[in-house]
Amino acid sequence: MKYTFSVPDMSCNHCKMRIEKAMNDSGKVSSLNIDLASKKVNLESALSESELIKLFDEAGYDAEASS
Ligand SMILES: [Cu+2]
Repeated sequence: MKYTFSVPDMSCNHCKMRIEKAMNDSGKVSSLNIDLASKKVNLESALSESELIKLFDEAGYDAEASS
């Protein structure tokens, strides 16, 4: 599944790196693309939307599915 999430509190490269690490550490996310300017994260994963939102949450960020 391809997803786009909106992550409003992602404001700098540090945020970006934290999210990258969380997604990479899960081993279940590919095609990760994080755009700081729009605060959007595109990715592909077999995980469900809620499982992915939990990963964001564990990294310290609220995320919601977006288009
Ligand atoms: Cu930051």
